[in-house]
Amino acid sequence: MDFREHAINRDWSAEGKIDLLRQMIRIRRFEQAALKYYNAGMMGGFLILDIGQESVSTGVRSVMGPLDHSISGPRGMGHALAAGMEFGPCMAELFGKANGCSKGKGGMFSYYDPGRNHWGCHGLAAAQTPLAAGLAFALKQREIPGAVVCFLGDGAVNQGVYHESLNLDGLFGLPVVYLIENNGYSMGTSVARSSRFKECLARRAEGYDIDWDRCGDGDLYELRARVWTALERARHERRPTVLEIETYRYYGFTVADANAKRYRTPEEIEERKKRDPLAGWRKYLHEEGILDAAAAEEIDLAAKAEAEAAVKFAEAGAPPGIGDIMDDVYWETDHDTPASRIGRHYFGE
Ligand SMILES: Cc1ncc(C[n+]2csc(CCOP(=O)(O)OP(=O)(O)O)c2C)c(N)n1
Ligand SMILES: [Mg+2]
Repeated sequence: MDFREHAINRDWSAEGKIDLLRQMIRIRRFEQAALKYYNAGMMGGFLILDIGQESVSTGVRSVMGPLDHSISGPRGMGHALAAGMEFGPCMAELFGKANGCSKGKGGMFSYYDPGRNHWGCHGLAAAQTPLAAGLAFALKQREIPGAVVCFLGDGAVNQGVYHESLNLDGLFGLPVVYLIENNGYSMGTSVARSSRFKECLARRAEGYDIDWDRCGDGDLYELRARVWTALERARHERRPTVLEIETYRYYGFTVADANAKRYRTPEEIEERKKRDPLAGWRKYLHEEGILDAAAAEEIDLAAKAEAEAAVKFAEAGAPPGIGDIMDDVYWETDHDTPASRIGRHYFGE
């Protein structure tokens, strides 16, 4: 099938195609700036980069509508930025500053923006999968239009809670798309070493009577068409889908991954970089006469400037005050409830 002729792509405007490239470049430039300042010792904790995987976050977002929701796992900066979160507060969060999107108390795992229907990064592998089922259940139960996209990695599919979620999704018919970003590795463990079904992770959905599909991250028309089909199934038929997208990360599991060079060869990374989806899309737009080299360069310069401005914003911020340390952690504390006063947050008063 020629995916350019698919309903979602047929009338896709030149501006829309250019914007997809812009979003990919923006995310890459943001993360490269974060890497630079992480290496310079300006931030603590983890830094988990999407570099190499940007066509997934941006391609998926390009077919999501204002009523759709997203939620992601540890590798979620790209999803949050694609959802529209602003560079300045996101960078400041990495720097641990009070002008960060979570007031500098959470770092990259707390990119969360309910106003944009983005329900955050979640550090525990697969922790987002039952939350996505809960979001989808709420949509269905309250008859709210829209669908939920839940991003997860190839490592998360082996967590029990993901399977519990799939069972409920299938049983209740929930409007959710589990989008597996299969980048071949879970920390330093390859899919071949961790999965019985090495060739296809999405196929496990059959065990729950759930539709599944898969594609690569290089053909943006195909990716959009497959995501759209899954979203429409969720929106209108209120049925789940598991969609696997093969992709690749160029950096280690985190930036501080001491084993980064042990489980894959530099040649493997270089080989894959030759098929970089961002570079491929830029080349395609050029060849089609949609965007010339000078205009592409302008987009790149603007993204670099935006990332540097975000760093300035972050540097100018103050660290959270010691007096605020308990704020915005527990609802009970913020509202000074009796449960908070006796320190029993979970089990009533
Ligand atoms: C329950 C749990 N076990 C272990 C970890 C440590 N951990 C963080 S991410 C990760 C692997 C994630 O691999 P994958 O799902 O493929 O995502 P990717 O990093 O490739 O994006 C592990 C084991 C964790 N966060 N949570
Ligand atoms: Mg992985």
